[in-house]
Amino acid sequence: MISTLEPNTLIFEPVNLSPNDYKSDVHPIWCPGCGDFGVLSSFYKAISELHIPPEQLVVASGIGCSGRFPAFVNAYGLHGTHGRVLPLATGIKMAHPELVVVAAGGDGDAFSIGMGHFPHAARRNVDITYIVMDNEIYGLTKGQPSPTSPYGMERKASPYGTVDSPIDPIQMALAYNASFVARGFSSKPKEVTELIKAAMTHKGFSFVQILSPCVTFYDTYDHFKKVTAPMPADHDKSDRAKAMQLAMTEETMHLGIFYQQRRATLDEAMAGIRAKNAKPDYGVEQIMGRYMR
Ligand SMILES: Cc1ncc(C[n+]2csc(CCOP(=O)(O)OP(=O)(O)O)c2C)c(N)n1
Ligand code: SF4
Repeated sequence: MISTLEPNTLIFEPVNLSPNDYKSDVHPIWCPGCGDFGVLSSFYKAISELHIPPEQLVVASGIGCSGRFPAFVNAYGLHGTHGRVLPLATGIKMAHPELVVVAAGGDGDAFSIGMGHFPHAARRNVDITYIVMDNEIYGLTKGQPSPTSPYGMERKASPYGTVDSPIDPIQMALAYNASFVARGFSSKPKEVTELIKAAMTHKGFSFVQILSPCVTFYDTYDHFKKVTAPMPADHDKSDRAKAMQLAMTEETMHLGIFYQQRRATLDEAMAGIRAKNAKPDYGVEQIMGRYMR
């Protein structure tokens, strides 16, 4: 049986594997209580419920505690360099459009060193799912402020408090016209599972910010419990201006899908160009042949 995930055009032979079957032999060494455990469990559940064959799935990451993600998944994995997960994932998807490609990492990886890649992946609508585990701090390197850290945050690396205002990843993704924008909280595993499923079945660049507290360097569980709220039931996901308005609500961090739009993806656009300009005489062999003569 061939499975087509609507409105995605992913096609594969579905498999019936339990969430546990997607666990690799590598055990997470995250600190007990780290939010990333919740994200990983939801991820196993999501890919199990989507019936994705492990050999059809690639999980790529940059560097960070969250960057260890691919090692724990029974699928193809790539632990790349710090901040470079989006170019890596883009390359994988363009070389193999038939694969399901997921990029994962932290807020430092995404919005400090990797920030330059985000707008371009979003505007090109690369058909990948990007999961950012946002703990508002650098976990792996022991607690330096990140671009999502609150203003004035005092840590060893910022003893007088940070002097930079935080960026808002959701507002940013909406501004760059990412075609799927959502936010989850690791303490709400059922909701996170549904968000990951929706993101992976969306055809286009799917950005999911998952609030994922770092219990060791910045425990934000209570704070996130206080400030998060479900998306209003009547929110129209196709309304980007309304989504931006919700993202800008200062006192509340809404959880759920802010925005979703189906438009041509990078691989679809490239396939269109190739089809339009196909010249039988200009295959790789013909071009190479010219130089081999
Ligand atoms: C080029 C480069 N610069 C700096 C580092 C050091 N470094 C590794 S992970 C990291 C930040 C991790 O923070 P984040 O991406 O938020 O992930 P987390 O550990 O919190 O999950 C930094 C600065 C590196 N590995 N490579
Ligand atoms: S340092 Fe923080 S982010 Fe890293 S594993 Fe521990 S709790 Fe998680």
